[in-house]
Amino acid sequence: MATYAIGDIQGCYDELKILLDIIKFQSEQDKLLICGDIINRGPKSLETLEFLYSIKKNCHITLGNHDLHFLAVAEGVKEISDSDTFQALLEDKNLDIYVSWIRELPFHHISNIKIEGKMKSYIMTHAGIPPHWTREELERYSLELTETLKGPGSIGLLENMYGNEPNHSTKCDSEIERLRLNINYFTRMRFCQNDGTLDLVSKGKANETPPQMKPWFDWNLKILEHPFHILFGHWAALEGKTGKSNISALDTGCVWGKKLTALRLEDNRIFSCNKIN
Ligand SMILES: [Mn+2]
Repeated sequence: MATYAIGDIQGCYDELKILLDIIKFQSEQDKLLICGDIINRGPKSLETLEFLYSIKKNCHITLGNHDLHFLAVAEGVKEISDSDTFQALLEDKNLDIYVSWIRELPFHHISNIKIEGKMKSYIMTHAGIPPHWTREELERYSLELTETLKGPGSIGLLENMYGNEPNHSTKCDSEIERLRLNINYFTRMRFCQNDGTLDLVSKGKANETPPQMKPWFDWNLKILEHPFHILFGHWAALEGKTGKSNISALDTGCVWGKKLTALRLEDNRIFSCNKIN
């Protein structure tokens, strides 16, 4: 039995299947932690979702910005854009099943895994964890977003989640702005300040840092008061590198012509499949 953390799939179904062959994935015993952006931009969002749904008992998936955008389009609150590639999914007979499933996926996941006789704790989100969040805050904000997405406030949240502002909790004028900020922390963050002030405009490499900002993982993270190993995706330009042994960047840009990566947690071994389609 092994546990693999997999980066942004983004509809790269063929590469996902090859990667699972490479790791000799066995649905009877292995577990997958998938950091989100499972669909969109790539060629086979429908096939990817069909497959992941079929093995959902083996998967822990956290929501990414593309998954949330798909929900917004499926719910009719946002127009599909030219760069979106999930039209076949929107026309599929099982659309309602997939929408219900994605809507209930969490914003964070914690796994405790026994490695060489010792328990090790992993925490995964799509984009990362802002430096000022404690574990208690992260869990509260994550649950709050999930409950909102599942409840009567769902449409309002999907309508209002777009935008780069407010960039800090002290600038939120309403409840919905606070929820938007937290969605941005969980699913879009790259650069921020030590107090969590976000810069969502820059998308560059970690060494092309905007003034006063750092990659979120380069600050002292309150969440690491607990001995977590952090897993995240979203930031393909990092090419899998954070420079920290306890913070693993899983998005290695498959959809952009690079590769899809799986990290085996038991021995930190990296497996990958180059882009083929
Ligand atoms: Mn993303």
